[in-house]
Amino acid sequence: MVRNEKNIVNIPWEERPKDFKGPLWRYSQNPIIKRNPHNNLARVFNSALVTYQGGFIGIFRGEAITGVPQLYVGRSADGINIQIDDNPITFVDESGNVIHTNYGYDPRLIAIEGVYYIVWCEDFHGPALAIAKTLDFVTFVKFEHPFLPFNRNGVLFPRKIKGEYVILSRPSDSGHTAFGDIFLSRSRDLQYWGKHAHVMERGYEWWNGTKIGAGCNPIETSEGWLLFFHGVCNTCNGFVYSMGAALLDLENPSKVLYRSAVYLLTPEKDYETTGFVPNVVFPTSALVDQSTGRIAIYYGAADTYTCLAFTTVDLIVDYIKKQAR
Ligand code: BMA
Repeated sequence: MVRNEKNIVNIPWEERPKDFKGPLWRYSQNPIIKRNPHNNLARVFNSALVTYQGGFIGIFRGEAITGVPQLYVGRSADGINIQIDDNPITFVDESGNVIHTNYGYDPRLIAIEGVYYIVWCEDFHGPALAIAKTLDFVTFVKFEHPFLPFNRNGVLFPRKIKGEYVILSRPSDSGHTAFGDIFLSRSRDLQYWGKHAHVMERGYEWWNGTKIGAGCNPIETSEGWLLFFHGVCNTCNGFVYSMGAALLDLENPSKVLYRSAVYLLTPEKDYETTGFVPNVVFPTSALVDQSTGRIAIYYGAADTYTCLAFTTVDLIVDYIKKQAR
């Protein structure tokens, strides 16, 4: 059973197709953001949404025709039709000074105790994590970098655990990293991080044998923290990104309780196999409805499109346990 989530009566949703038996299914109208969504943007993908003022708001990875990714705010009444701002977010430091960034990508977004936090990857003498907070999606205050380069896929837990903020991350290299495990770190103030722990190694199953990275913010369930992650396989034609899931211990989330040996979603549809980077399914955000346990997962497809997939807490928890290694 899901815990500590809100009721989202208007959560994006579509029933499982009658002829489909899997635990997780794609939205029939994917992709929800197609190429060139407006004049300034060529591709929008690997992005994150939360509920906001009766609708939804998100932080989006947008790539202009320069090919450089930056972060944009987008708004939506239904979580499916999304209007993205014309211009990227301007971040300020805690004194209000504007901070220039060379690029920003793969944002995650979460509300903790009424404050919205964004964690993403940006240039800090190479790819590294950045954290910012906002209350109104107008002013975005950036903190110091939480970790040294190189690191990607920073994902915060939605509440403090034993009085500390907890984040997952994936130490990497400065390029298209060919290795990587998920680690966990703790902080009392979101500035100083420590008590680092190893959470999950890349899998011995081939679909996630090269590297893994946290995807959506963990979802609290009675069975543990439900984590959707990406797993990467290396082939003679490059990396293939799929989605997997695991359950982490509620009190000590560096302990993996169950981890599915199989992927939940792998590039099969044209919009996943063909695009700027072929064969990429990259989950970054999940909405959860407390009353029904419905989950809507946002994922990037082929570094080109934004897509949706659906499941329920009961279906996916049951499946992970049955398919655990
Ligand atoms: C990763 C990240 C993601 C991207 C993926 C596939 O290293 O850069 O943004 O979706 O590669 O290209």
